[in-house]
Amino acid sequence: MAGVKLFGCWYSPFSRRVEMALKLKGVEYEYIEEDLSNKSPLLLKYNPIYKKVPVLLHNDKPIAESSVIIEYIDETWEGPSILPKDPYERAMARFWVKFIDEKCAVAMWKACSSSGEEGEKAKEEAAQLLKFLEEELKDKKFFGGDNIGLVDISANFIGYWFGIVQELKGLELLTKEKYPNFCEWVDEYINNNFVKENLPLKDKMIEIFKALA
Ligand SMILES: N[C@@H](CCC(=O)N[C@@H](CS)C(=O)NCC(=O)O)C(=O)O
Repeated sequence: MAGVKLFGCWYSPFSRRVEMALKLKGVEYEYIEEDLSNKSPLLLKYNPIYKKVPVLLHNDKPIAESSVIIEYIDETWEGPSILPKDPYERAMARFWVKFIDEKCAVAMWKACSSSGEEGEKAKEEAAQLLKFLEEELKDKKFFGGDNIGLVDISANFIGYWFGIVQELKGLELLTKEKYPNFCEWVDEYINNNFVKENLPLKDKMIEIFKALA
């Protein structure tokens, strides 16, 4: 369909979520890379409230916030469903994305970036929160069941980005011993051919993490 543009940033897990959703649906789009230290006037115009990537522009109408964009993509284009069809399952998928974004990823990022007592507290909190995801994956290959769905796409930060930061910082928060189901999901996810093609290269991620630090 004509007129699809994505304002993104290559190392942003949120941008990558949207790219994955577009690619899962087979939507052709123009990608516009943003420099987050010098945001373009167009990004500020299309996302004046948050001023963040990703922003999807469809037929000149902007949509911001990765979860909102992914739901829009799922409802607008044919192709494999990203959200479950069943209303209860859909609600639960939204619940887990909210949990990942507002609780889990926040605590995990804090665990990596704080030190001292604050860092220890964040590690403890992240460890507790990860147990919920571990339990959720008890009998499943993906959060979406047999196929990758909304929650898998949204857990990309924990599955890929966090692993690299953890390695760089020498942390042992997310390990096979403590979270076997979750780590199995990580293996399945990052080695899935479709996902692999849509993740930034590890070496480039290491460079950018070092530069941002
Ligand atoms: N809740 C937003 C988060 C997006 C976000 O944090 N984007 C970051 C890049 S990873 C950004 O644009 N940061 C620029 C800034 O904060 O100034 C979403 O889900 O889209």
